[in-house]
Formats: sequence, structure tokens, C-alpha cells
Amino acid sequence: MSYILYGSKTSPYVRKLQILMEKLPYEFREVDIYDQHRELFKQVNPIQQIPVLIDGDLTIWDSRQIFNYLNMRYRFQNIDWNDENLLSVIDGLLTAGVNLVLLRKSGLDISSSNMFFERQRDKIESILDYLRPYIKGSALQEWNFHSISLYCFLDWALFREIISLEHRPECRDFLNQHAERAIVKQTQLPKG
Ligand SMILES: N[C@@H](CCC(=O)N[C@@H](CS)C(=O)NCC(=O)O)C(=O)O
Repeated sequence: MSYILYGSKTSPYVRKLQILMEKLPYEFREVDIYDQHRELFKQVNPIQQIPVLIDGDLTIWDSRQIFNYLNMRYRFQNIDWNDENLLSVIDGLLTAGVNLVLLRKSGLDISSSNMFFERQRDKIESILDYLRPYIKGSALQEWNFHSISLYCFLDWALFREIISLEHRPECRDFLNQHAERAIVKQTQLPKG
């Protein structure tokens, strides 16, 4: 039995599931939620967000729910409340990052002085500060949904030019450590 995963090749939320699902059978349905498939996709997910997983009659939206669903079935990793918190913190990076990119796509200058923009940039920095000991220590060493999620954020945020890792060597090392994985290469963000 094969799953269907709706997504795009540039979404970090989608990529973390593609990496998690490396060994699972699924059909990838690429959608353009902002334009071409906008109306049709509303029938798949009223929130109009990717990723969405279809398993037979069941439709699940939100990457965290999809992770929980698959993790219950395949027991990829044990999750306690600290792990849930860590996933929420990493999701916080993605939320702030996606907000900034959507604002820029809407024609706004996200480097300008504006309370909302500043809060997004500030959240990214404070979360990366918070994660520093986790990245340097053993907590994020294992290749699991936590490290996959962080990898997908860092790689995507560099690609979208919303962060600089000049003063974050631990993040650079972390990226280098995983960059050669086959599934990371298979899901590489499109160049140019
Ligand atoms: N909480 C959602 C967020 C997903 C999300 O923001 N996806 C972006 C693509 S990277 C999206 O679909 N944005 C469209 C929009 O919010 O209008 C999840 O974890 O799946």
C-alpha cells in the first residue's frame, strides 16, 4: 500500500517528511498552492498548506501530525515531552522563516524596521542560540526527525538567504555532517 504526499520541491516542511519517508512507499504529488493548483488544493486541505499525507481514506495535514501518524505506525523514535518541545522549537524556526519568505514574495522589504519582521528575525536568532548546546552536544547527533527538521530548516534558510551562519560554526558543521546522505541529495533544493 502506497501513501500520497502532496508537496513542493522547495518546502522545508515537505522535505523533512520526504527524508523521514525515505524507505516507505509513496507517490509524490507536486502542487503549486499559490497559483496553478490553488482552487483544487482547497479541496485537499482547507488550510491551503503543504504537506498533506493521504493514506487510503484518511487525509492528514500538518507535518507534525503526519510525523506522529507515521511514528505511531513505524516507531521511528521514542518521543517524550522534552522531545516534543524540541520539535516545537525547531518548528518555530520554520514558522518564522516561512513568514519572512512569504512577506518578501509579497513585495515587502523584510530587512526594514517593522515590529513583525523584527520579531521573526529575532525568533530565528534566539532559537538558534537556544539550540547551540544541542547542536554541539549529542542531542541532535542521531539522524531522526529532530535532526532532519533542523537540517531542512538550515539548508532552506541559506537557500532563501534569510540567515547567515557566519557566527554559527556549529550549524555549518551540522550541515556538512549530513550533506552527503543519499536522501539529502535526492531531495536537494532546486538550484537557480
Ligand atoms: N504547520 C504546518 C505549516 C506548513 C506550511 O507553512 N507550509 C507552507 C509551505 S513551506 C505553506 O503551505 N504555506 C502556504 C500558506 O501558508 O499560505 C506544517 O507543519 O505542515
